[in-house]
Amino acid sequence: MATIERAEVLICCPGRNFVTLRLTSSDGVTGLGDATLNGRELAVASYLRDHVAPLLIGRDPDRIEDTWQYLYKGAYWRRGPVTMTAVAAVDTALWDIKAKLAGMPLHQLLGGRSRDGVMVYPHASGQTVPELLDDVARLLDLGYQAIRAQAAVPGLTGSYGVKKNGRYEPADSARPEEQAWSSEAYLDFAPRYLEQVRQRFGFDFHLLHDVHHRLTPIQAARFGRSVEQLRLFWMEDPTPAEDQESFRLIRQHTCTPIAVGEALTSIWEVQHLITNRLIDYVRCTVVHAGGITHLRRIFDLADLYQVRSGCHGASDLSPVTQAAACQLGLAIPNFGIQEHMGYPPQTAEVFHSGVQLKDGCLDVDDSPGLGVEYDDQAAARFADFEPKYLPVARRLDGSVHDW
Ligand code: KDG
Ligand code: MG
Repeated sequence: MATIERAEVLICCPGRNFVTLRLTSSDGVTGLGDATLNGRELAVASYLRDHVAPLLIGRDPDRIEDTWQYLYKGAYWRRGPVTMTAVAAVDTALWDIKAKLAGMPLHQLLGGRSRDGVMVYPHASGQTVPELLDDVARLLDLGYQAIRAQAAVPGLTGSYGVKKNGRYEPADSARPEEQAWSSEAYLDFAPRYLEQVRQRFGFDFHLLHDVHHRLTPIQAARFGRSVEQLRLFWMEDPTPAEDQESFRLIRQHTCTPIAVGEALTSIWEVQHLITNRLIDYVRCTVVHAGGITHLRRIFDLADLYQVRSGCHGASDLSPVTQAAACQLGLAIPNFGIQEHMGYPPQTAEVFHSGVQLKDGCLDVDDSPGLGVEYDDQAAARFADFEPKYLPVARRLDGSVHDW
């Protein structure tokens, strides 16, 4: 029997911070797992290094399900982003090893291809509406079939998802930037710029929008209703999802499809949403929802209720997650769409990935496993961790709002 011989937690900052777990088996096969939790990176690194790595040494790398149960149930303290990211990293690395040993890209082990590629959506954004419209035009020219559109609400510093100096990076300051937010101003403005996108570019592509947890359920219901004629592919995170039942109110008022899950970490946090048909897309992804093993379970539950996948794919999820999500998206029957934000150029120096983009879809090459290699020499050039935090939103009266 082979055993897990080495468990390394690798931290690098090629344009942004990434935490990676690398497992090596006694027969010399390595597997990678993403362990990046934006703004709380070192908590997961310590969880893995101090509490998980010592337990893995000597275990059978073949026993993926058993290792998942051992780490999840064995810790007693369940769920939550730190735990689930750590479990995900181990799980993903073990699937990488298993598929490499089988000599197959991972999707073959998951049942083989259900589709030729996974449709993605990139981000269009603008500090002004003309800037947003130019960005949409640019992405359509590049052949994307789906685009997310976000514009800065005039007079507010706290609009989610808008590029600054040509790039959008959610966590970009050494202390959380405090931003001003007004849901009323947003509700007045956002439907109008989304309408301008449809007026200028028509309906031959999928249009998405991320509300980023900013509205109350009744506000979200109003927003969804006000954009119905624009036929959005989805409105994402219309209200915070801790209270899963609150989505029923939104549902009762609008047929704009709803996507939720990027900040949710387990099947239990989406169970009510899925089984009560309160959402259309589940956005959990490999790194924060327990890896391939657990995400597959979530998608299988979702399939019973005609809920499709829509994996989170921001730049704070490393190319290891991108490849893993792509392998899973190729295989599952109920794939919906995959977010594709891209990375700073330096990231590709460290993560050599076989994921390719063609005609608005991602695909993998024939490399066995996930198809990603970690370049230690390149990583050494980007070795310094840079503390970076997501912003905090405050209402105009100074109180803290959901960011
Ligand atoms: O770390 C948080 C980001 O990943 C998140 O704000 C991005 O909402 C997001 C998205 O849809 O990509
Ligand atoms: Mg989002």
